[in-house]
Amino acid sequence: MLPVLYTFRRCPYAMRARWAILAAGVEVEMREVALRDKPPAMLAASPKGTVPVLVLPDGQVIEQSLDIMLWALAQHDPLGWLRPSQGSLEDMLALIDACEHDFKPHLDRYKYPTRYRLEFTQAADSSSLAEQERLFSDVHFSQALNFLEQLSCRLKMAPALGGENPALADFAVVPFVRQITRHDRSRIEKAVPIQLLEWMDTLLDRADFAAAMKRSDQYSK
Ligand SMILES: N[C@@H](CCC(=O)N[C@@H](CS)C(=O)NCC(=O)O)C(=O)O
Repeated sequence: MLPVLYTFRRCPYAMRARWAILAAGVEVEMREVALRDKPPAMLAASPKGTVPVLVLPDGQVIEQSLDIMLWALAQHDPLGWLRPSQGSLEDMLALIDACEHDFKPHLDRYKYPTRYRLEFTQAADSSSLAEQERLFSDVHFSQALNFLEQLSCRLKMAPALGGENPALADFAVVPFVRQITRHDRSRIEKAVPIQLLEWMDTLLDRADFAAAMKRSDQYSK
């Protein structure tokens, strides 16, 4: 029996988990789920209901994408994702933490301001509500740029966050940079140094990323 990974193709957390599993060459059964209709077997294993979730043959459940990456790479790390040539593993973990806590909340508010209406005062007429949403989104776009600046500073010193070669932080963070860029690439192009976009494009051009993004049928049991 193989470990089972519940995943959602477009989720950046699930992307990085699938990428690490492929890089490690660990075999798992991938089950693509619909977030609106999560399979009962997944919810029974992990009631919190987020993807990715990895269920091991002994029943152990790994519920965080970073832990799934570390689980896979602990078994086999042929590309040295856990051995950055620049900085330490702790450095990379701190960067990944900043991505999740200092960047992702701003990314979500920039992309989906309507989901956060309770965070800004609602005006009576609909046109001013639209204006407030736009301002709210813009503020969060600017705040999201702080993290991208942090990445850009590192990328001026070396071609990857891990140094000469990409390592854990590169693969864990780039799905989120992809997400903000895909929302409005021309806006990002004007706001960040070219090194950041080149770094992202190089990682996303890799054959192992294409493999991690392969479409599969939906699982619903
Ligand atoms: N901290 C979690 C976050 C995972 C997460 O938030 N995944 C989103 C999809 S990108 C999700 O499953 N959301 C639940 C939903 O939309 O119902 C991890 O690293 O795995």
